[in-house]
Amino acid sequence: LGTPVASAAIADDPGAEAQTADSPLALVPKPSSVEVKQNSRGYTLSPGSRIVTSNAYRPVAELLAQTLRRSTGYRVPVVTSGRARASDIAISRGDAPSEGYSLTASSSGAKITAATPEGAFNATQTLRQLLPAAVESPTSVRTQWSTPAVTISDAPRFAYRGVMIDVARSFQTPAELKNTINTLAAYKINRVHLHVADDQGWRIQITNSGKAAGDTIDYSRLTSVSGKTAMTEGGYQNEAGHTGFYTQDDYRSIVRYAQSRFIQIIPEIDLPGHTNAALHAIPELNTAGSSHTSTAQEPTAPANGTGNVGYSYLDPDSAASMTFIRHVLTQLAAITPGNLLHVGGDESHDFVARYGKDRFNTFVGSVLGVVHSLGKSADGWNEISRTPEITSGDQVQYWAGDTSTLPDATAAGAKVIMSRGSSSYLDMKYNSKTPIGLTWACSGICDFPQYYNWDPAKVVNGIGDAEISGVEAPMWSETVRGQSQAQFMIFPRAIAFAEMGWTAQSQRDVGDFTSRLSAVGPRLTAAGANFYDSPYATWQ
Ligand code: TNX
Repeated sequence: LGTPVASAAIADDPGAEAQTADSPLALVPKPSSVEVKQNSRGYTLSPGSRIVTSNAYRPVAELLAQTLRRSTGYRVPVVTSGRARASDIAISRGDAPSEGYSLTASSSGAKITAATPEGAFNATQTLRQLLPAAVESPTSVRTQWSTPAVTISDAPRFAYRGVMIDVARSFQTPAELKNTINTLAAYKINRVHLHVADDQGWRIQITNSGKAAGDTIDYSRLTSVSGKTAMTEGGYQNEAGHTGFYTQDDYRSIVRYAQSRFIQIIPEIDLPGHTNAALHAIPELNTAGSSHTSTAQEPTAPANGTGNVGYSYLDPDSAASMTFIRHVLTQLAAITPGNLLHVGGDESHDFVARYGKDRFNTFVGSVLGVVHSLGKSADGWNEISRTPEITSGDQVQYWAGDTSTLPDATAAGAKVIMSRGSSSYLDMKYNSKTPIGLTWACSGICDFPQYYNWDPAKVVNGIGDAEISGVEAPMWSETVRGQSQAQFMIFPRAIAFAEMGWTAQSQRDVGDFTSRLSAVGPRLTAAGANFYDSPYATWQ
């Protein structure tokens, strides 16, 4: 688990195995249209190659240049004036659908056009895949940097193509998280949902600045106390829990890193359940109506296992709960440039048992009210589908359970994110021999074909493409410790998932995907990403 398990490795001269014009192009996710010009020479990057672009597209060009400089050792200057030569990559503005692009690679140059920098970024990810796998290498490689001759036009099926990473149960350092984000971006994932608070840990710094009058809570305790707790059960070879937290500066730097790759970070504070880390850190939350039922306001014990799911909750009748929620969400909104805050809402079992579903709905409704008052929209798990306040811009994330509530959310204007457990959950074991992972959502074989071979528009009657904003694959981390294990669970399943979110249903075929996936292994290896050596894949 600790090192890449793929049999494929980068050869000294991977250019020898570069794609030729007559082998099918191994592009993932599969573009809408690919025209290979047989018997024509493609584009060749040479020591004198430049990227010619305009100011608006310069950041995208610089990011591509960084990748190319590292692996080729060429200078690859980015210029914003003059005409592109046959050895250059030209990135310019032109008509294209949202997030879409066209890309031509020929002996007269590589030419990208897109209506937005985001579309151009997507094109650069495709261009990387047209070049030899060694383009992912962190150090320079000598090879022939040629592409096939090809014309591609492309655009996604869904605007929202996400992966969730649970850093609450097991922490990932900023560097670990960025490494995974970088790899996800190459497959056109454009949302990363960070589950930053749960029973077992609190991972985002909240300061005392801007507290409401009369608020006695010391917010620094969230991380000084619950940043030091984590899941300890279930680790591979009993590996200890991974604790830690992001300072607000860490978080900003993760957001910027993701943003430059056109990935929006969506932070989640799970409410009103899955809140033991907050109850453990903040005495004021432990009122008689909370899961702790403590009138002495003593903090709860830390949670480091999963034996008890849905037991913890905030007191809906205590003013301290809403003060706390408003302060935390206000700070989170201030450091989150994206339009979405995720407020959880899943598995509030003991809350619902004590107060009933109506009280759950009104409580979550007031949380949504706070989110909206901050100028953001809310995401929540499907349990929040019937809360008041839910409106257009909000999204309910379907994972399991009652599907009959989803049409209520969409009738109120919300959209659905499909995360059906059996074909989306990246924390499931691949098979019974997988040393880490859970089995509740998917048992038996839970390999990339299962994550590829479904249509999210066919899961719930009445919830089709028009009601769905996209798809998200959650990587829960009760059993996961650190980047390498996380990537072992994420790849290659999230890549299958990424194509499911990007490529039109009519153009998807699991056999065809599997043959193109073979080229992905060497790229992941070259990039230093870990992945599962699936028996369903043959790596090039
Ligand atoms: C259910 S999915 C949960 C998480 C667990 C996950 C484990 C969801 C909304 N809640 O709290 O980590 O199962 O697979």
